[in-house]
Amino acid sequence: ALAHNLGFPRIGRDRELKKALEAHWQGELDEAGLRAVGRQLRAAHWQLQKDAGIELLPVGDFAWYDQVLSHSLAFGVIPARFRPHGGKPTLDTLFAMARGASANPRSPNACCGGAHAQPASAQELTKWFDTNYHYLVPEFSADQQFELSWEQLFEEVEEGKALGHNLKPVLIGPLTYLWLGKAKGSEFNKLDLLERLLPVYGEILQRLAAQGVEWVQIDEPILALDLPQDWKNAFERAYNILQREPGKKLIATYFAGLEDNLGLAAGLPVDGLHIDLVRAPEQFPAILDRLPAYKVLSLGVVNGRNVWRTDLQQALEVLQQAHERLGSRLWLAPSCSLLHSPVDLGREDQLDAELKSWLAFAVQKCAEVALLAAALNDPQDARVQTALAQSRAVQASRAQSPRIHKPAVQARLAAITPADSQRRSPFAVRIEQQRARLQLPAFPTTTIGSFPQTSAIRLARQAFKAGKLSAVEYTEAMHSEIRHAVTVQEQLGLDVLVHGEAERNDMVEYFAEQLDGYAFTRFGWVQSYGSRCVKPAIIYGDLSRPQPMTVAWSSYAQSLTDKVMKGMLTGPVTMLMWSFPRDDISREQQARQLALAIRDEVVDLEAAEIKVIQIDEAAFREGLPLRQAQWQGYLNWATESFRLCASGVRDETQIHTHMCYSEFNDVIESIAAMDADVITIETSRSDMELLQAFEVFAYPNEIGPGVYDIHSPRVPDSAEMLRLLRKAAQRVPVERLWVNPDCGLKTRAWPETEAALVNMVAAARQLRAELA
Ligand code: THG
Ligand code: ZN
Repeated sequence: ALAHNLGFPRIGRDRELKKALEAHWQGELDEAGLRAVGRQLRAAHWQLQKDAGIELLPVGDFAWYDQVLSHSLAFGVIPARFRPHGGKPTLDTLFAMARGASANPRSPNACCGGAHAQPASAQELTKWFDTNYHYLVPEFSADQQFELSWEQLFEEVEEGKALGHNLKPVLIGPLTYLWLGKAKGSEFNKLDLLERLLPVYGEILQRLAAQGVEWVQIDEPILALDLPQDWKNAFERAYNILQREPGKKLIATYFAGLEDNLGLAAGLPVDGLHIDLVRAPEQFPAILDRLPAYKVLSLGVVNGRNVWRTDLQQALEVLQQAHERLGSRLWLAPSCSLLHSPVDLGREDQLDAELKSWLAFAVQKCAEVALLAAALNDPQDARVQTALAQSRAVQASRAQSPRIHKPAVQARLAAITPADSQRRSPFAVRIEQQRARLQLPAFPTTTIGSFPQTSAIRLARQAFKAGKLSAVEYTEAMHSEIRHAVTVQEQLGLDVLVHGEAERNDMVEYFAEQLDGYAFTRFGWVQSYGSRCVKPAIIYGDLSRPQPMTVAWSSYAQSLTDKVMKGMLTGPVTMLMWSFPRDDISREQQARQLALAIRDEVVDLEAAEIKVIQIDEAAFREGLPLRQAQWQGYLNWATESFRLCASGVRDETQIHTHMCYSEFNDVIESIAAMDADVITIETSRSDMELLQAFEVFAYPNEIGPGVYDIHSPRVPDSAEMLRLLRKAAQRVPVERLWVNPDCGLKTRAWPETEAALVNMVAAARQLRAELA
């Protein structure tokens, strides 16, 4: 069997690419310097993979910002507002498409006589399938022309050849590329563009063949989605045409099983197929019966999406059967590109040895793939025997470790009854008690939770973490921030206040750090978009809350004011989605454990006289599985986890939730089933259009549709917010309408925050006056 890789993280083990990009954007590193960093990273990453035993190395997995954007440049899919005048796009074109372009102050409108007076807005970012990676959405026009416009891939092939590597270029396939884009300007079927796009693929394949490339990997992950019939048909049409082009083609699928597309994928006239056996192990051995005898089968048996070491013994049991059937036609790889893994576990110097022995990052995953290949090719090899013994020891240690398996948590889980996920009374009863207790005006005003994270706040947190600030000094620094936030909110005349979350770094990490069962890395960064990364915490064991996490901050904040202070928590689904989960128990069980841990906090907040508690579920929508058949199963446990978390309180305690993003149509019934008393959502950018979902379904509880977009420093005036509120009032009964911004304010500065909130409160008061 041959060991290959579908893609390696490009960010660098010390986030070198992130740092170089940001320095370049700041004007501190010139283009030559940036290109040198890219070249060094590619060379280092090829060498790491080769040293780990990977025989066929990916090229084309490096991108300056995003691999989909690289393809848009390659095909000349460059919207008019970015199109360079004459000549080819440059790195500046690429960054303008990714980040937006400010109008050039030195030569305004010089390029085309006026059309560029407005800064060109960046292309839209969207989640890459069900990952936390975000790509730039290609924009297609009905008359879209495609033209090979970007030489990066060919240059990188030359670069790798010069280093003596055996390379496999990686392309996003034509159907997946079209699927990911958006029709702009007019409504049309993106599939109508296929015939025009394919010749550029042909040109690329010819150029690669001329460079001496043998295999090309063509990623078509949409084969793991529910595809309309015309898209299925288009697959056959496209690959029948591409079949004539030179080079061997491996179609790569990942993130889910092929299911109804299995026969289609196996039968396409190409030379190989990669499938994800981590997400969809049931595809084996079914695939063997459908695979033509000439084809290579690549099996993704090492998880590219999580951080756990592979159970090599278990993997080998499957692989041995494949090896017998396929011989040298069997290839091995991670399940998907390692873009979604942190880079190198070797870098972690502060993880304890036992925990570290359970983990594998990208470099280690490559070694696992190589080892599995060696185990098939040369089972008696001493190195193989040692590694298998080690792998068995790791599995045994995880299976039995008292750090992982906590009888108290399991007993509590087993004792959950349906009543635990039910508030005591229905909403109609609760809301009356809450209104009597809270005494809020009509159209109550609030914010989503965070206030500006100033550099003073960040410095204080860092100093405390580094031991340079004592606990007493740190607490006082945070109290002073809370006092400031409360004073500002009282002066603004907001109705339900928040403490501002100065003490929090990230809404997931902050809680994870205080729960038992979570571990943290120092360098486990994963690219989220462009230069931005996340460092997800790792759930390694049964989860519990040893002590209150937020009560002291919220109580202090409440002690400063007679207004209602809202407690702020992150919900179980979001905690789970933005962490690396365990692979030894289900996500559902982990969500329940998180729900119980956070429920304890909810109950403690209530006992501390906090009357309103918000439990954010920013990632609820993004947890939806790729295949619709699995949606309901997910929605059931996700909804139940939230309810379990929120239902420990008395009727008069008001539970809020918040969701960012704006596609609710698919999940509106589940959102209603969460039974939060109030939900705040993002709506301003869609001009309240998304409230249609809440209208069609007749959402029963209270709603705060965001009346201004916090993602921009622009301060909308009161009339603009009033217009949005009036629009919302046509769809939501006025007695159930709240007034709030779209999302948390931590990325904003104080001046624009105060200015916008003054206008927001004025808009609410105007509506109240009209109502009275
Ligand atoms: N928290 C967590 N996960 C998330 C988000 C979050 N995943 C999805 C979504 N939000 C991703 N969005 C972002 C937005 C900003 C950044 C990363 C992902 C970001 N990161 C800093 C950077 O790369 O410079 C990290 C710096 C640091 O923490 O030191 O800006 O909100 N858990
Ligand atoms: Zn939000």
